[in-house]
Amino acid sequence: MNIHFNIKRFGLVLGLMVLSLNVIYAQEKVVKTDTIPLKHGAHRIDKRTDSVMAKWRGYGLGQFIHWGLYAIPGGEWNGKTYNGAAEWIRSWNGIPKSTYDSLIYKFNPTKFNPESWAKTAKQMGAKYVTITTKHHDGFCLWPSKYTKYTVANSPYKKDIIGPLVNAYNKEGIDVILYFSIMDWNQPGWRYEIKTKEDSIAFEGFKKFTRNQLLELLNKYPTAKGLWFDGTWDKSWVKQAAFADELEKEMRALRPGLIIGSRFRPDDFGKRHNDSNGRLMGDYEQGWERKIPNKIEDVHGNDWDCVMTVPENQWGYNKAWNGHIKTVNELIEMTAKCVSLGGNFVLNFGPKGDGSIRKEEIDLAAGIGNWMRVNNEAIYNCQYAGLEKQDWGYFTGKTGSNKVYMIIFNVPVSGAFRVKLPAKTSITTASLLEQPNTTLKVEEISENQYFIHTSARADNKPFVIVLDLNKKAGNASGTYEKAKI
Ligand code: FHN
Repeated sequence: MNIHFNIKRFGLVLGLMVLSLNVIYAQEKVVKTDTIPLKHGAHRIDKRTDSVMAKWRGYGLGQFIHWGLYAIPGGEWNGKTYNGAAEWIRSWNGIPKSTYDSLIYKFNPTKFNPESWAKTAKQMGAKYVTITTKHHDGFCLWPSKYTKYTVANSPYKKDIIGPLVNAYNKEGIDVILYFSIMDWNQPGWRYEIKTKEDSIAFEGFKKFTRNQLLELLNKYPTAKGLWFDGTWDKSWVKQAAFADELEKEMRALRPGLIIGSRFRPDDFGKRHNDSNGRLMGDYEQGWERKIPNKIEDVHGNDWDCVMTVPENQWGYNKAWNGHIKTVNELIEMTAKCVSLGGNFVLNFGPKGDGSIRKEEIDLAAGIGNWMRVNNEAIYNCQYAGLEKQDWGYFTGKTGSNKVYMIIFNVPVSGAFRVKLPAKTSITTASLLEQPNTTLKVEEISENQYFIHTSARADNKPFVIVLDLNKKAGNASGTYEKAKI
C-alpha cells in the first residue's frame, strides 16, 4: 500500500516535471524551472553568436545623430533660450502642437550633405551610426506613406534617410535606424489608456507603428538594426503580445536584424530585463549618458553607451551649457566602454540648415587623429579579463593573445603595473605607435610585472601592446621573493 502510494506520488512528480519542461520548451528553452512563466519574456539566454552581431560587438566606436524639426529653433523660442534638451522643446516649453508642428514648413536644410556627414564619421573612426528616423515629435525624415508629417511635405521635399544610409554605407559604416514609438503628432498616441475611446485610438496607432517599421525595413534593407526609444509610457508597457509579435515579424523580414532592449515590455510591463531578470533584446540599451564601472555591472550582456557632448543636449541647441567633454575625455570613455565589452556611441546634433557645428567637427577630428594610430586597441576588442589598474584600461583582441593597455594616467616612475592570471606570462611589450620598440618587462612578484617606458612629452593617451603567453606557465620566477 505504502509502496503503491510512493510509486503513484513518484509518477505525479515525474508528470509535473515533464509538464514544466514542456512549458519551458514552449518558451523557446529560455526559462529555468524556478522562474516566472512568461509568454513574452526573453527568447534567448545568452549572447547572439551570429556574424552580424559579432560585427556589431567589434565596432567599438559609433556615432549617434539626432536631427529633426527641433534643430530649427535650436533651443530658442521667441527670443528666449530654453535650458532643457533641445529635442524636447515642444513638450518642456508648452508650445501648442499646431505651432510646433508648423516648423515643417521651415524645414529646408540647404547645407545638408550626407557625404560630408559620413566623411566626418569615417574620419572620427566610427564603425556604425544610429540615425533618428523619427523622434518623439513624430516628424519623419523619410517620406512615410502613413503620415503627412514627413520631409515630403516640407519645403525640402526629399528623403533624408535613404541618402544618409547610402553615404554611410559607402564609407563602410553600418547604419542603425533610431525610431521613437512615442509619437506626439499621431492622434492615436496615448500616454495611458483609460477609456474605450483611448483603446480604439491606440489600436489604430499600433497598426500605424507596425506599418512604419515594416516600411523602414523594406525601404532601407542595408540597415543593420533598429534603436528604439519612447517606450516607457503606461500605454506601451501593456503591449507585450503586440510588440513580441511585431519583433518576430521584423526579424523574419530581416534575418540578423539587431534590436536593443528598449523595444518590448514583458507580460508584466517590465522593460529591458524581463520579470526573470533576462535581457529582452540583442543588447542592453540602458547605458545612456553613463558607463558601467566594472564588468559585473554588464551582467554578461552585449551593450552600448550613448553619450552627449555637453551634459544635456541630443538635438541641436545653440547654447551648450555646463561642461563640454574634451577629445581626451571622449577617447577615455571609448576605451572604458570597450574594456568592459561595450560600444561607445557619440552624439551629434546637426543644425537646422543641415551643417554640423564646428565644435562637433573638431571633436570628430581629434578623436579620429587618435583612432588612426590606436584603433587596433578599440576595433574587435573586448574585456581582457585582467584586473583594472590606475593607469587606464585593458582591452583584449578577440581571438588572440594580444592585450592593449590604453594609458591615460602616467605614473611618475614611468613603470606600469600589470597583474596577470596564473599560468600566463608576457612574451613582448611594445608601443602601438612604434611597434618596433621593445619595452622592458620586469617581473616584480608572482604574476605581477612592471612595464617600463621612457618619459613622454605629449599629453595624449597612448597604447602599450602586450603579447601574452597563456600556455607556458608562469614566467621565470626570477623576482626576489618576500622573506618571512
Ligand atoms: O527622450 C529621449 C532623448 O531625447 C534622446 O533621444 C535619448 C537618446 O538616448 N533618448 C530619450 C531619453 O532616454
